[in-house]
Amino acid sequence: MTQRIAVIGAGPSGLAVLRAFESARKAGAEVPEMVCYEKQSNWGGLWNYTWRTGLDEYGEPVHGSMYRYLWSNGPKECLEFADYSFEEHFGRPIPSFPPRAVLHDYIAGRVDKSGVRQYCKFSHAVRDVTWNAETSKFTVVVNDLAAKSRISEEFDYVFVANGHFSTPNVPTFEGIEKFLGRVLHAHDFRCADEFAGKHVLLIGSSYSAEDIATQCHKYGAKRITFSYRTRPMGFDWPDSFSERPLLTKVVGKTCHFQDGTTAEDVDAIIFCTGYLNHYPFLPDELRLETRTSLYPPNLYKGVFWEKNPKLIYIGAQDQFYTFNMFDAQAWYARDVVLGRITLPESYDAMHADSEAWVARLNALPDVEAMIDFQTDYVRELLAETDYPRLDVDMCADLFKQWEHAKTEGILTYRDRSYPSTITGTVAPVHHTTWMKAMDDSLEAFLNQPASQAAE
Ligand code: FAD
Ligand code: NA7
Repeated sequence: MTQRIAVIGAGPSGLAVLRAFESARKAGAEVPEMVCYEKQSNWGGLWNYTWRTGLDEYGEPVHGSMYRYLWSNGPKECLEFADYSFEEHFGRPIPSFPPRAVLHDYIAGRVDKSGVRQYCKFSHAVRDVTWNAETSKFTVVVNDLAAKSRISEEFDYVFVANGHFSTPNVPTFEGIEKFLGRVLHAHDFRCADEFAGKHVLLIGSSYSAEDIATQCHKYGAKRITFSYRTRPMGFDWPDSFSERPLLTKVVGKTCHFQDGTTAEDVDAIIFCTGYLNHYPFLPDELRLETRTSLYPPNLYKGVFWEKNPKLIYIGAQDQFYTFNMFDAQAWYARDVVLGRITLPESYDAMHADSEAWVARLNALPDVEAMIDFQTDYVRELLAETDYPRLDVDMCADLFKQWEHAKTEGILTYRDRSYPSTITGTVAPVHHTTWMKAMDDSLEAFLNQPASQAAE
């Protein structure tokens, strides 16, 4: 009987799975029947922008955490698909740091071309997954949101690809309930224009804090204060920025910090305190419990749930690599499902392997070592599949150049250009520097005057 796989989520991770199986099918392999359940009405995951916050039109938690004017925060050359270059999609080279709409177009272009939309059921929210040891099948319960009906289907494998930058991690602070301004988490941040002329306090010292703050600055915020828990980001910030240790209390519009200093007249507090890996549709025995990590525990090869490797997590880790890492995971998992790669027989063997990765992670000294760590992980997956050649050493080098460029200029790093690891072409310089590029539409970005196009 034909095997069946369920994919939960049609973001970059879920789409990587569909693409992986489809490429095997087109090469003549017999592949399982696929069903991808996606609770949004379109594919693209986080790259599918929504203005909504809170609940969506069906009363479901809004998945989107992306905001207007979001530009890639890493070079596109580091996320490029090895089987579908940017040049192939756009018909010419484009600059290294595209805005969100351009990346959405790129992601959608590949899967449109490979014809996998037929496997997607949009506006379908997965509610429950259970494993039946007697039949060796999963039962997946899904709500068809538009039809207002509940369906239940059986599958041999379940791919969990619901993303983990959607459910906010929100601590609290003394006095914040009486703060005389706006309080929100980065998940609900949509438009920097709202903060023009304002003093914004951002709690957190990672990607969201850095990007939302620089964006608020770009669109006219008066002052930026960061509050860090562990260490400051330490970039060469504009004069209107300052970094303080952890917030201790809020009194009126004044924020107090651990070092005894205060920030006065704060208009808004934005929690940039990260996200939770959240799998409400999974029972205890199948559910990954982890903080955001480059190697979540109990996942063999970073994907197989060791206690039941027919449950496969794609994209569950913290990410330097994104789209092409999801591909590497999807190709590897596909080959296990197709019987081309054999998993170790025992739980102990799988667990020992993942524990060694976790131990290595825990000893990493700095960001460069973290980049090398994820590079080695992706390299290991790629070595055993027929995914087209991806030069991960070149990716690692680009990631490191990008980290240095951020240190040299946090407002200018997006003006740099990098070579494609797939085609070798060096990206053209964008027609407008990031600080001056106020229009983030695909049309404005691609409207590159011929005189500035790549040689
Ligand atoms: P997601 O993109 O989150 O997709 C998961 C999908 O699962 C969604 O479509 C969701 O609707 C669906 N889903 C969830 N629950 C259910 C359910 N119960 N039933 C059915 N469907 C469900 N990466 C980069 O490479 N470059 C960047 O510049 C970059 N910027 C980022 C900026 C922000 C603000 C955030 C939050 C992330 C950013 N990322 C960036 C990282 C991002 O995680 C990845 O690029 C990518 O979107 C992850 O893909 P995914 O498919 O794993 O998850
Ligand atoms: P991250 O990278 O997980 O960072 C979360 C930040 O929040 C980090 O600086 C944490 O500090 C801080 N944090 C977490 N909990 C607290 C509490 N309780 N108090 C104070 N500070 C806290 O999430 P991001 O949102 O920045 O990035 C996630 C993705 O979104 C990423 O892919 C981006 O591209 C966009 P710590 O350093 O751990 O002390």
